[in-house]
Amino acid sequence: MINDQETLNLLLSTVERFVRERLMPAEQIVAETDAIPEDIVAEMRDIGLFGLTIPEQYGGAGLTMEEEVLVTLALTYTSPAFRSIMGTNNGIGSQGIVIDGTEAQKAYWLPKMASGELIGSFALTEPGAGSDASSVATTAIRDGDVYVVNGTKRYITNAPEAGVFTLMARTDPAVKGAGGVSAFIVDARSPGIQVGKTDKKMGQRGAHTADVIFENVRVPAENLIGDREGQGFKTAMKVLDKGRITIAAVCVGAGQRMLDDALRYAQERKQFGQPIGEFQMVQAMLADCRAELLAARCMVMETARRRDRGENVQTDASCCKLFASEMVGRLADRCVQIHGGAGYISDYAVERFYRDVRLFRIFEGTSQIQQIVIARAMMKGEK
Ligand code: COS
Repeated sequence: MINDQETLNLLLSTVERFVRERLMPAEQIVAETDAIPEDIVAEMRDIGLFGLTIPEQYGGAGLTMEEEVLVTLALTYTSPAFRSIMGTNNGIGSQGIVIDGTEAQKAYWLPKMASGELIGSFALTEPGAGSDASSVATTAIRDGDVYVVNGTKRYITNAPEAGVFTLMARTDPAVKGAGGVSAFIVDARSPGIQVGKTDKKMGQRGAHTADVIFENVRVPAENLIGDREGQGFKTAMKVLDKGRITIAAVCVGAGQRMLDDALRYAQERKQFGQPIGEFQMVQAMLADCRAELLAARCMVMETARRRDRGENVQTDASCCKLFASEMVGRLADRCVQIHGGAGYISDYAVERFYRDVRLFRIFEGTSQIQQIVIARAMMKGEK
């Protein structure tokens, strides 16, 4: 789609209008009910938001990374929970199949995800395997033309809504590290799958995570991603490399919203006889937010463009995720500070965003994992 500026502009203006007219007015109700209204999800399907990154031949929009970043910036000017419901279909829930799946796997599963008929979910994390992702203990043991899966996955985004899981499980228990792990496509209706109760989180109400328990679940051998055992950890890492650029864009979108809210508040709120935005100490906070947002936006755009050109951006994807997620934490803190007492009251969106954005320094690889990825590459002499 990269050359079709007109179609891209139309998509961006549709998303901006949808965010302004439909999503922002529904933020509070989503926070109160911990659910995204069904009519909004249906509109997301109609606009095509579930298939943004899925190739066109499988029913998606086939956006480039740069285009995905632009749409993400527009879409995350509102509560992150709205992006979460379609975020896995565009990211970690579908990309394992897009990147490493066989033609038959792509042809069967991707159109269902692109239309939003199925929600895709990424099942890597376990009670004993978080940052140490290659230590997954869930097993998938070959038995004729099926694999029998046993284990527990934890904090799985969209598990309660999932129609299909990308599951990382150990096909060779004798191989302890990454090499023993394979990736599977698992129909969420398979007998033996149980989704635990929805986690109570610090923020991001409306976006759901839960445990997923697999008990003797029989997965057809043809659902082994790429038809090759032992490649699952690498598939997961490739998915996360891309996801980290997207999450960095999410941080910029949410940051822009908080800053716009804080600026408006600083212009309206009067103390000592004048708007607080006239005070230099408030101005310093506004300026620092703007400068840091610009830095993160530039990093994300540049890295996305380089990925589109086919360059290896593994390390820089981690730089983007590290900088943007830490940046949005600092920005959220300043924006609460600018709001003063109002920033601590849930009537103001900034109170909710402050809690929502805390997750970004943790999921899809903590800041400390990003530092490890970056420094390891440097020590290996990668440019
Ligand atoms: N793309 C492709 N292959 C990759 C890769 C990547 N980005 N990163 C690692 N690999 C490959 C390595 O090349 C290595 O292959 P060989 O065995 O053929 O040499 C294999 O995968 C194992 O890599 P490594 O030894 O670096 O694995 P580690 O166990 O040391 O783990 C970290 C590396 C810590 C970086 C990884 O486990 C990680 O990213 N953890 C965080 C996981 C995460 O983000 N969790 C969030 C939950 S999911 S929402």
